[in-house]
Amino acid sequence: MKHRACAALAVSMVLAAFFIPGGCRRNSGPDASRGSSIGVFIPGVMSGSPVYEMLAEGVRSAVDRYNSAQTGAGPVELTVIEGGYNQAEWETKLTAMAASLAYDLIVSSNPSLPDIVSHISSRFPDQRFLLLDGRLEGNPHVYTLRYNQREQAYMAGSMAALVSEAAGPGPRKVGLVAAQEYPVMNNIILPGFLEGAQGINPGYTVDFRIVGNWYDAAKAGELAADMIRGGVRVLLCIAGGANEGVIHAAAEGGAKVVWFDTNGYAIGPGIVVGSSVLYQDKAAYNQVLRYLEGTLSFGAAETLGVKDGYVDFIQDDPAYIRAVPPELRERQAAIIEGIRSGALALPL
Ligand code: RBF
Repeated sequence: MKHRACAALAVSMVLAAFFIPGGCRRNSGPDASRGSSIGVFIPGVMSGSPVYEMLAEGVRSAVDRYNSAQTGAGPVELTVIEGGYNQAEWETKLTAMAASLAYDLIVSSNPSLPDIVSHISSRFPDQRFLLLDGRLEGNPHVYTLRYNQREQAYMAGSMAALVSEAAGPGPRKVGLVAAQEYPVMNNIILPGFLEGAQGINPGYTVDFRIVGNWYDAAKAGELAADMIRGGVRVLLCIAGGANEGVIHAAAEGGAKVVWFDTNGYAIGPGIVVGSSVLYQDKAAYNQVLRYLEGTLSFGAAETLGVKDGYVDFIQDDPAYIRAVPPELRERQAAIIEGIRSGALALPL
């Protein structure tokens, strides 16, 4: 008798989860009466990596905005966990977050996350994920947003070649110092950078060097110095905390730097001659708010670029205006306008 009563209760709880609106609260926004919890997983460390700083900042702003606008609802709680530089540990750490059942939504960012999350998602099917800077389509528990980094890298390449040309006779060679090789780097960013440089002159090549991690500024500096000795006059750096070494080497060797992801003009005034950015803070803010309002489409994969307002090249910074002569800025402005208007189409 007791068993039958228990079975009936269990069945009715399962049915309630399916049929009562809000019974399955992970499928929509947060539970208005109990609040909700969001966990941000940083695959690396925040310091020195603006993509991750922007991620945490955007999620925090969305949660603050949601909490301050809610009346009577429990507050949404936010936890940020740094995964550290050992990439082999990320899956275990992210699995622990999912297994804890502590988070209605886990937010992260990185092109390697979709693969890791696919594994975890099959073991924890109730867990929802919001992944930026990565792509996975058709998993009903995962929403992804990536940026058009062909556009972002193209604008870096055109600026690098414009400044290199203006530096006088020398090899038509621009530099790219990257922390590590990964598919987006090798198949989108590096070719996009080359394509942008060759748009200025088809004779350009790219000297491509790998640091081996996202923090070793001394190693990045040595690579950059070697490239500068080899005739490179402008370098793009995508190496997180190691970027500092590239700035230092450029300052010593009379070279220039194009910055990636955030506005970097203030980091090396007169040395940084371009900032090809993505607005990950805005993406995190908007998508987390959509989640909290119950309108985020899990299963969808979006790609956003210049015309959507998520990728850009910063042209109005006084340090850019001081560092780059007007005729070069005008040529760069025309290229950016071409991308924005669609006249120069750079799809992924
Ligand atoms: N970008 C960073 O700024 N800091 C990092 O620590 C970092 N770690 C990464 C680890 C992996 C495995 C991959 C694939 C990318 C990483 N990125 C990192 C690069 C980031 O996702 C993005 O491609 C670049 O910031 C260029 O937009």
